[in-house]
Amino acid sequence: MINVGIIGVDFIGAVHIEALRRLPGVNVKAIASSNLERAEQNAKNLAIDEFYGDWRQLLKDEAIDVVHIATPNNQHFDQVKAAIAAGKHVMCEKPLTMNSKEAKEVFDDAESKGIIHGVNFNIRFYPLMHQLKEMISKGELGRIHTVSGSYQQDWLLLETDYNWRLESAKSGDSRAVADIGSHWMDLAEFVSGQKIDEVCADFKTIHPVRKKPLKEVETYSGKMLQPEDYADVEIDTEDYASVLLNFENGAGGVFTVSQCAAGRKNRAYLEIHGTKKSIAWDSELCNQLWVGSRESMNSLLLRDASLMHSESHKTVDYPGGHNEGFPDTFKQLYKDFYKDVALGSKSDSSTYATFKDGIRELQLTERIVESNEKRGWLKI
Ligand code: SOE
Repeated sequence: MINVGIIGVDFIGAVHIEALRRLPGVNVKAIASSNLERAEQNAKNLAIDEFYGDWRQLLKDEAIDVVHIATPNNQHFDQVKAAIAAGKHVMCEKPLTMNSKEAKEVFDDAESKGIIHGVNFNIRFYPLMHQLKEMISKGELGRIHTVSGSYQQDWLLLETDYNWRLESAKSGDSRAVADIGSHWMDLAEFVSGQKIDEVCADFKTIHPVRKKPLKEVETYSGKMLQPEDYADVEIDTEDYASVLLNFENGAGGVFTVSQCAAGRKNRAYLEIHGTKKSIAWDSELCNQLWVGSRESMNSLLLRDASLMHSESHKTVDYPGGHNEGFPDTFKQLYKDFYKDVALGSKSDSSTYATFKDGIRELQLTERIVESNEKRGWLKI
């Protein structure tokens, strides 16, 4: 049995736990929250016996083999470093750390200790994204010349919407790009097999001042609040960004991110054009892939292993028509990761993002922030 400890069990930490509980041979042994009272309440809700109000205590449990980190971004560096020092394998939420320098440091630590490391880029694990990667690598789309899309949400639409992610001291110099643009860029590079080489960004802060509720609000739960007591807070990170891209193979592209797009709940959208075919995919309709052709009818590929390339089958657990969605991506990601944990080393067939990909996303985000400030193109 592989024992796991989870640090941070709000919205996303609970998703980690639910997915881990669907894997054979994995046991969620303990959780840590920001204080003991909260930890006890979370442990009760999640039916976990062992809980800590201080994550350092959790790391002292020698029976714990793997640690998942799902805390606010500014806590990742210390927690990842300490977990590695304690000899634990680590799965960390994105962004891996607050900047690429810190990310490089934890990558070096992890490599020198021989631990298995992962960053929670779950969107790769929608089965049709593994299928798309194979379609592109087998040349079915032809030469890729355009990669575009968006990642849009509406949970920060109102000036009364508030969350720790709005505070740059906790979340970093970028918000929309770091939080959801990072997913989009990881996906675009993963499926296309091409690296982004140049960026030109334009940011907007739609609410330069927001109203902070005087009590704490969990990610997404702000919609349930009544506007009672608020304090004005100046916002120094972007609600919206558009980024022009050039890829190393000469392909062009663009993506838009927004956390203020009314009606777009959590929609990643990717469109890729090649010299033979195009594809389009929408994460809110994640079980279908649109395939565009010039000389024949356009078609929809439905997620069904019998219609998909064999390399993508590992991400499919249910037959066609039995939809697999957001929580399933976490299960598939951890299935891949825990295979390596059990093996004790990273296998060539693994497709989860590692700390190396975590460094990459931070480097991209840093250049995008700089490009917006300098108002021009920058090389990565
Ligand atoms: C909040 O914007 C968030 O929870 C992201 O942090 C996640 O990575 C994404 O899956 C959904 O939205």
